Amino acid sequence: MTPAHRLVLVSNRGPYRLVVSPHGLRRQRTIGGLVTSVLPMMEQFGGVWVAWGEPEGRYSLPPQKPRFDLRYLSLTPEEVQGYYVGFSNRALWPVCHSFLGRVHYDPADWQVYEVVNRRFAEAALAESGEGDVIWVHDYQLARVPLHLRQARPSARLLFFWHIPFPPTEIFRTLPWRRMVLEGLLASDLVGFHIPEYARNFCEAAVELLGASVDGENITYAGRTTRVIARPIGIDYAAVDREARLPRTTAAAERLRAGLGSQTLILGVERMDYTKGIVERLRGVDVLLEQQPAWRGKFSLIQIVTPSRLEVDAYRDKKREIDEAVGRINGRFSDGLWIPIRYLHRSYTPSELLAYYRAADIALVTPLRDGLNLVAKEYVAARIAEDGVVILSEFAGVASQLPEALITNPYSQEDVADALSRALRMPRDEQRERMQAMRNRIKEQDIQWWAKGFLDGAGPGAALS
Ligand code: GDG
Repeated sequence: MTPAHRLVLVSNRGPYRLVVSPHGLRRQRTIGGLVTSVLPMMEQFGGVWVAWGEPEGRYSLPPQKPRFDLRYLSLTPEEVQGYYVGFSNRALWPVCHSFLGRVHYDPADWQVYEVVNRRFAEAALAESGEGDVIWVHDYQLARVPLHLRQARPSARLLFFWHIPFPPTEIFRTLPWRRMVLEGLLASDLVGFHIPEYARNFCEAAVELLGASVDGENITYAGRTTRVIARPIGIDYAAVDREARLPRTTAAAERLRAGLGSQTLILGVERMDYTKGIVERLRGVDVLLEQQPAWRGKFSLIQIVTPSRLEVDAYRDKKREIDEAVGRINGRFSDGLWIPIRYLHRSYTPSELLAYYRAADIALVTPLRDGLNLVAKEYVAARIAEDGVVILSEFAGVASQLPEALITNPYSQEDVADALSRALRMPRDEQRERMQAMRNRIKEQDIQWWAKGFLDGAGPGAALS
């Protein structure tokens, strides 16, 4: 990217929670897939990142050696309720993950979503000039490209959709389906993780808007938009490097020390009904019930990071998980051994890395997931090239990691079976699978991903 053409990134959440104190600005990393991937990219390329955050203002970060500017936009409690809790998380999130039983379609929420999307577009316009590349991210901001296009017809607009795009028969239940599609189609380029989502999007545009599709191009209302599939990457080199640090090794050894010879199985997710946490616990229940020889032989450490506490469905899910853990531990513990250790809190990135280093098996079984970065991070952290990944066939990343043990998270028997295969997998087979996975995640990292978009964003946008 030439200095004359900056990158202006627009997303719902920013990378940090900022706390202004008498000693200056303190930063606390926000947790979630988008920030994990996009922050290293912004640190490398620079530019401006526009996001919802407090206090409103512009910050150069990191303060000692600025690499990019953060422009925070503050929202009123009514805006948060209608735009974020309401339309984003009770309408778009469940419909896109095909959870029709959880959708709540409220016209008042849609109105607020539209107002807030307009505010994001205005902020992005104020932060950018002609020729800059404006890259909008995710389902909370589907209408932003349209507002930008109306205000600046020549704008260079990219969009990346981080979650699944559902089949048309599901998406069409959304009363504002046409408006969402029109919002996205104002972009020059729209990206999804995998071809299935890109296909669903094109089909919806044809069926619901009468758009026409020719290869990667969709034409609608006189404009042509390119639609591509490219799974987001992680900063592989950084994870691999940090995983090798002596302090990470020491922390991983401390975690293992209390487990003796038990196999350590690890689950890490944000609290979310799409992540299949209760369903996976039932798989453990079935394994211990049907194959008692495994009792006492492993421990599942399940980390669940608090998330979206404003939304009722998330609070209810927490209660369900608490009950399932209590029931299984109550049934199988023998006083000394506990099958499930449930940690409902958040960790620093280096603490998380120690868990990845310590775990023999990663259990990643969402019911639906746009991609899933935990699986990639686990693979990148396995510097000794051992370990097994159990992966849901409904996570986008399954197509990138066919060497994982692919399982159907809706079947407790399938999950139990994958666990028993993982527990028995010989080292040679682990290594063979892990090497293949590590090579792919290394090659298709965050820079590979960003390049695929920015190279397609027109002259002047190519990376140096
Ligand atoms: C969305 C899509 C898509 C978790 N607990 C802690 C922590 N994490 C980090 C993980 C990982 C990230 O959060 C979660 O990323 P995922 O990809 O697994 O899931 P979503 O947040 O739902 O992300 C998803 C992604 O966007 C990217 O496009 O893959 O499908 O739903 O990086 O490590 N990080 C820290 N402490 C924790 O306790 N520091």
